[in-house]
Amino acid sequence: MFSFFKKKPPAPAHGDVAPPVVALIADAAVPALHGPTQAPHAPAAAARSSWLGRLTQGLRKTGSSIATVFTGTRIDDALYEELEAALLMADAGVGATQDLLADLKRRVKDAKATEPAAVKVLLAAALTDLLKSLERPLAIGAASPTVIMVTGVNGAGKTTSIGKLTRHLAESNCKVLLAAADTFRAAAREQLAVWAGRNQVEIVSQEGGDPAAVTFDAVIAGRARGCDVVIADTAGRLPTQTHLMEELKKIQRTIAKAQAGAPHEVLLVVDGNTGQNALAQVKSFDAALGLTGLIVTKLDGTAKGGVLAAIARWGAERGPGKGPVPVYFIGIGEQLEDLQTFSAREFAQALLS
Ligand SMILES: Nc1nc2c(ncn2[C@@H]2O[C@H](COP(=O)(O)OP(=O)(O)OP(=O)(O)O)[C@@H](O)[C@H]2O)c(=O)[nH]1
Ligand SMILES: [Mg+2]
Repeated sequence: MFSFFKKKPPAPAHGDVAPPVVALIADAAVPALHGPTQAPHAPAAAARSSWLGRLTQGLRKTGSSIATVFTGTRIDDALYEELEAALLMADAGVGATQDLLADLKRRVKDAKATEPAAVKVLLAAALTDLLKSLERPLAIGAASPTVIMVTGVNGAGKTTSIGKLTRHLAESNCKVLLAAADTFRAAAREQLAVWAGRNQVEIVSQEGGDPAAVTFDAVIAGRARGCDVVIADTAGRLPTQTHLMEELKKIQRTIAKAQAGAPHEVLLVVDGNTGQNALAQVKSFDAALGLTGLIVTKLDGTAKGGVLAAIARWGAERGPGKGPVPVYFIGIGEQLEDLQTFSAREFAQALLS
């Protein structure tokens, strides 16, 4: 489950009361951004271990084809060739696959490994190192409210991810307000309203309204009502639909007018099933909006989970002054507990267990 790290920010000027800084973070997995590490609670540790089991299960399709590479008795060229093919099949992409193989060969030499099973363990270590750059907790509380804009193609899992995230935030005593900026479909408003009702949080919604106007109202209302977080759900769109991408940019500009410095997070939700296409989406939405984070859903039942390696590789080359776009959460199912913080080590171990 999620755990939270709170830190008292430095005493504010003029006697203002500053909000706490809260980071959504994986128990015992990701180093804390803020404040000292706390020992994980036993129930939280148990929940995390149950998550690990489900993650292993969820990544089985991607993992099993890679694992068969290591069932032989020798470490030879054939093993590396099979591994290369398996990584490419898992949509890790050519660049990340080459990097991983080169790193793995170095590790095998240094460790003087003689068994394929030992190579598999070294591959998990190499993958962990590659994916580490994607690990970062979502920080809440530096601004009041923290405004999060959620984008993605149709059906990627935006609304359900917002619902699950809202539950985790509400359970941690964060006051959340949802903005139904998907004004395209009536059903979309209703779907978000169901999540708002379930989590007992407020929602700003407007029949047939302009998505930018709805978001503007929500940010103003969120500030007036002392909310910690405002999350805007937007309609699905393809990055090739220029007018719809312009609409997203307008929402982003409007949020900035409602609150200086906002949106603090521009998230893209990508469906892990789409493999290399997910990477193409990340690149396009980043070029249009400047993404601050990703949620990768539907990693259950896909053989293309290697795409995270491709996203990490791309992130390393994103451009001067820009780091990789972090993966805040991954989803492995439709249940509430199926969305959790991303940990590179957990992911690599679950994939190659
Ligand atoms: N198996 C699985 N299904 C998921 C996951 N995340 C979301 N879904 C399902 O994907 C479907 C689409 O989810 P939505 O949240 O409605 O997607 P959306 O991006 O909001 O869709 P639009 O608003 O129509 O663009 C729903 O049936 C979700 O339950 C996941 O991690 N695994
Ligand atoms: Mg939706």
